[in-house]
Amino acid sequence: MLNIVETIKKIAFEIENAIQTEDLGYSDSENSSGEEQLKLDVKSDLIIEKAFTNVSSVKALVSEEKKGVMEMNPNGEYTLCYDPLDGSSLVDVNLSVGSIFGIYKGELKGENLIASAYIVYGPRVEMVYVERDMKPLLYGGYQETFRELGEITLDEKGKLNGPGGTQQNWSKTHKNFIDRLFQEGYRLRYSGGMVPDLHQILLKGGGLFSYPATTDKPNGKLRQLFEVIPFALIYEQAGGEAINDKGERLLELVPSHPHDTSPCFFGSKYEINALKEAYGRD
Ligand code: P6P
Repeated sequence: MLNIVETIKKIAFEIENAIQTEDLGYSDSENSSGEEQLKLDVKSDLIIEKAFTNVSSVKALVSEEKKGVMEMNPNGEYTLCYDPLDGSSLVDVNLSVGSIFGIYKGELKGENLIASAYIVYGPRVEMVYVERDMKPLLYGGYQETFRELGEITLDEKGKLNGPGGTQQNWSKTHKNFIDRLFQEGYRLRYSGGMVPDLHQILLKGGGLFSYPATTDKPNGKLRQLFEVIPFALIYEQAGGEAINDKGERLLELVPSHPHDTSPCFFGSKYEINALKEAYGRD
């Protein structure tokens, strides 16, 4: 596992360099979800694939940018599911973006996630890493190395509200719930980048990030294996909760396809309990 974490740290600075130096234009290809790929998406994906080729503990890779499972080392124990550059369309307006990694052992489902990590490419490169029996650890990037900055803990109740998805396509229940939080004085914090948006709520003590089922995306937009489940472990280990629109833990999801999505809610206990009540799932 140590090798995997060290490789993620190396990847972080290679992708940061790519963000600073590579062409921000679109490639002439699409990812497996039919989304146009930026040249940076392709480059970041290649950086990660190359970096893990020689890590003997990695059995396979599943990338948001590729269709299937990429076999690596037959004797490896772990499968890495990752989004190489989440929110990449924000790079050309100079907003923060990130890479997300889920480390699985066995069948690709929530209960087999054993660790997760994400990198934030912002004013500074930062990394968060978690395993099942620990608090998430925050690392700050300085001159191509990371320094551990401490554990992350969510307050029981926060102040920030990150409501995803197109509002006109929200259900009435969801709209009423989001409006209620704002009436309670929550502050809007939403950039359209899952990594910086969830990172901010984690580091500012809590609140709620939501990407619900919508009329245009009835199964939500965010991918289970390499976005939703990895962040669910981080939020639960930080003392918060992470559920879907049925009130089920996201760490209990069992995707039937590597690119399956799920409605998802991440937050402090107060906000998640209030959401369960609003959705009739308490
Ligand atoms: P919307 C970026 O495209 C992304 O996949 C996540 O990073 C982000 O949370 C979400 O989509 C934003 O989606 O529909 O709110 O713009």
